[in-house]
Amino acid sequence: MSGDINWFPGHMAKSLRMIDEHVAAVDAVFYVLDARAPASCLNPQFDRALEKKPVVYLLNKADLAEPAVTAAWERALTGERARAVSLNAGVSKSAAALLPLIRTLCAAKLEKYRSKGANATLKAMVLGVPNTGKSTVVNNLCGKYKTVTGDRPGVTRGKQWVRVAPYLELLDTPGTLYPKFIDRTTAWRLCFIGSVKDEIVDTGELARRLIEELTAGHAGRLQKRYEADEAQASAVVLEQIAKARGFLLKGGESDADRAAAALIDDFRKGRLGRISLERPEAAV
Ligand SMILES: Nc1nc2c(ncn2[C@@H]2O[C@H](COP(=O)(O)OP(=O)(O)OP(=O)(O)O)[C@@H](O)[C@H]2O)c(=O)[nH]1
Ligand SMILES: [Mg+2]
Repeated sequence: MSGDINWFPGHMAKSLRMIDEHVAAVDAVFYVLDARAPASCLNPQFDRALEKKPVVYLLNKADLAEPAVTAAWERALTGERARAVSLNAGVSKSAAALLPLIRTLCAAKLEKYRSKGANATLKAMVLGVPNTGKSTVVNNLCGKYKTVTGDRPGVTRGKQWVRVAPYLELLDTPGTLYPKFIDRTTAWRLCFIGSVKDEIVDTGELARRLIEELTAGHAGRLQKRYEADEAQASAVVLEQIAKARGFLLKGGESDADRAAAALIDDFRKGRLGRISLERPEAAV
């Protein structure tokens, strides 16, 4: 990824300002992380705002990650004011367990509100990098399609309050990336999981980086699906993927671009098996 990519467009700066304005006033935060790369989804931008806030980390898309690694993340992210749960928000009612959790975490606040009046309502903000499933979580909790969702980043463009329980209102927010420079590994992983617009990234380079990451950390996956020789350079593996899938150009050459897009899609949809790109030890 070249350094001059504008991956932090103006609307994201606006969204960050909106989040900053609201975060102090909410009782808790649901921080939605992609279970395949939780560390990369933790935006340092929010660290200070969340210091004193009850936080529930949602390791979402857990159906695509390795269960033992996700369980390790649950333990690593749990703290005095923080809880962490794995989730597949795509499954109806799977988020129901979050309600007792937030009640326990905010019990004192809820009691304080109750003592003041009948309509005691907790307010929580749903945060996260783009495409982690924030709006899907909100819909899952209220059991209705109140928010728009989609399999690309940047679907939610403004804030939206949704009452998901008689005592709980959630603020769905647009996904935001980091305004400042981050290391390349993090940036690529955010691209792999679909948090960065594909239009601003070179698909071939993205695929080659993914091949490098998978052959180093998840040996056998590319061999299994495409019969690729993982000892080869990533560009060669990409050609092998093209041949395995029958992606050939008119002259008989392999169509590496098509293979790149197919590989990325296979990874994102879990067709290479469950893959956790990050383990908690690496996060600290
Ligand atoms: N496999 C899987 N897919 C999920 C899960 N949760 C959400 N998705 C899918 O992920 C995509 C993104 O979901 P959204 O809810 O729109 O994500 P978002 O975080 O609100 O995205 P932005 O508003 O763009 O920041 C959609 O295609 C969802 O169907 C999950 O637990 N597992
Ligand atoms: Mg959304």
